[in-house]
Amino acid sequence: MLNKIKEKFIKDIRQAKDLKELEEICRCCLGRKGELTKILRSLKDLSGEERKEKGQIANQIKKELENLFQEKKLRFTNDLPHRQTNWIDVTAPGILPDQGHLHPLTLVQKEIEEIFQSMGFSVVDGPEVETEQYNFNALNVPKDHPARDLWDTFWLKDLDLLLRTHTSPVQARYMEKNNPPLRIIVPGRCFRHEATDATHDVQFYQFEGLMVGKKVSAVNFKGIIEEFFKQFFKSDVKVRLRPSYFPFVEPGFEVDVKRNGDWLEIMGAGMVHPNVFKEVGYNPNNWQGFAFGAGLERLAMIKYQIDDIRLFYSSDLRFLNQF
Ligand code: FA5
Repeated sequence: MLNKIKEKFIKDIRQAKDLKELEEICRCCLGRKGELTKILRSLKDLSGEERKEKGQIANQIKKELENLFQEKKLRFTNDLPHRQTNWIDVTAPGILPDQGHLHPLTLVQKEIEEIFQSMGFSVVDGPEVETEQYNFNALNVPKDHPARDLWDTFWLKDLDLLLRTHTSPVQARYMEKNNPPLRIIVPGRCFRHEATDATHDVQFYQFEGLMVGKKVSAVNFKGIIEEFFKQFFKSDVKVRLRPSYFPFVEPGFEVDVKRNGDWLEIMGAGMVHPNVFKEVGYNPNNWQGFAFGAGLERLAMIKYQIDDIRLFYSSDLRFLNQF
């Protein structure tokens, strides 16, 4: 009788398919009204010798079954879910980790760099925290010059330093250390103490261009900038130069591009002023060149039809994931 019970439950335990089934088997065997429990309880009615003999066997079986229950239970609770059924679906698709991507402004910056590099320009960097000397004085904007009002400046208190208002200071920094002829572009972050709106932010990116040589003229500028827009917008574009004023160029112009029938102002530019050449140690009688400064966000906004500059800095994934 005891052996029959033992074999029956060993078989049941082996065949149990999940924890629930196993617990039910355990209850039928060792629960309060379980088959083995009933036998153990009935031992008290037996005579001394018989009770001793059967008691030993029953307790031995009880231990064995308890161990088997425990072992099987551990397999259900410790194992990974796919092991419970003892198979792994090797053909199941894996779980793809989320992948990041470049920010739209970085994409645009890279594209601009590639286009200018293909025309022989080098990419140059400069500091975001600038001195008054490079941001203004070296660019023909001395102290108290009214043109300083064109750039609302963040001054760093008591340090005689400022956050650069444009990338133009890198023109002077680069020319001081390098001899002409030269062609560079300078992408970088600028800061202005301005109220923000859909097209203005307190921080934004510009890219500066500078080309100096013996005979570099405004015609060269127009040719190069037209080629740049053609490659950047991937279509023929009309470019217009309008007279404008920046103290570090003479003549100065504003560059407009025709998009969907409208002229849009994209950058300031001009022929490098002789005073800037003098300041960096070039002889203005021997060298001439053009410079320009364009807003990177503004170009990105036109290219991707974005109507608010602040979206670039909003960290809004609904916006960023479109790129
Ligand atoms: C300048 O900063 C001159 N340094 C450009 C220059 C360089 C002229 C070399 C001549 C020779 P301006 O302040 O216009 O110019 O700024 C140039 C471009 O920067 C603007 O056309 C605009 O696209 C962008 N920009 C200016 N202010 C902001 C702003 N607050 N937010 C976003 N973009 C801006």
